Amino acid sequence: MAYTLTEIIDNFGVITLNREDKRNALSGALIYDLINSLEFMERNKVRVVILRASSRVKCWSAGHDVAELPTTNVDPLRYSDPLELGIRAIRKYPAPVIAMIHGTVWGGACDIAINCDLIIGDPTCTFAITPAKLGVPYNPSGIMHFLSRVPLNIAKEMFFTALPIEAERAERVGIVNHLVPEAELEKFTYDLARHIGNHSSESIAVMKEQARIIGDSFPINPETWEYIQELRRKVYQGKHYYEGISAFMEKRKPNFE
Ligand code: YXS
Repeated sequence: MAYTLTEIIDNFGVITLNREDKRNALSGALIYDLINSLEFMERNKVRVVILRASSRVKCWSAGHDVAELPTTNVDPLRYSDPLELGIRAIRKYPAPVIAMIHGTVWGGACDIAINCDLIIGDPTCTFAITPAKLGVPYNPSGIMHFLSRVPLNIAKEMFFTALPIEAERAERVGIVNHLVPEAELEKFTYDLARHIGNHSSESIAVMKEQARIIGDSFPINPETWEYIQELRRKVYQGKHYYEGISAFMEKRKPNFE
């Protein structure tokens, strides 16, 4: 079963999330398919990659597959977690990756989307980062991604409320580059990819990589990292995290007493 579908059109490639029965939840298997699809695109020297879902979905992606979140005192967003591997694969991909978003985006899928180089959305797109609903202590790199995308107060509102940011506001606060009518989303995004693909791929690749390196340069000393990890360990080894996952799996509201 391919959890991503790949297509090459002119000078760009399209990767379509393909796990609709689970609302494109980002299981390890789906992420590994995504990484394989990116490698396929790189081998075929496509100039831009579009990451999309089928136009018939209401949900672009429901985020990390909750059934795969560890419940044995392991960091749910550790460096080697497939979600993190997928995010880094997009960030390091040597060409622009454009997220084309029709539908709702949840949790770790928000992190995937904002780590694409551009987001083109339609009026159905919404963005909700949801660790607070599950008792998940989001990770430093994930928080850094949001802080490099939206102002601090917006990032805090997103993390504290876990509520979706609707399309108009998503464009206003800078999550979305362009908001276009639903019927025009595909043509607009594909035309933009074709346009970028006609420019120098070498120049664009080196500018993307510089932006990643410079954008990630946060001077933090090792003791501070250890402090952060200690804070997070207390949460993912605590009662709230276990209650959050159990409640989701039992399809009931969590009780974070
Ligand atoms: O009951 P079945 O087997 O049909 O499966 C249901 C859902 O359990 C499944 N599903 C998921 N499975 C694993 N992980 C998920 N994240 C997930 N989301 C959904 O898909 C089947 C259909 O779901 P259903 O009936 O709820 O569909 P719907 O159309 O009524 O509602 C769609 C959503 C997306 C609004 C709803 O499924 C939903 O709220 N999903 C959870 C969104 C969410 O909270 N995601 C955060 C995941 S945790 C994460 O990303 C990070 C670790 S963090 O927490 O830090 O952000």
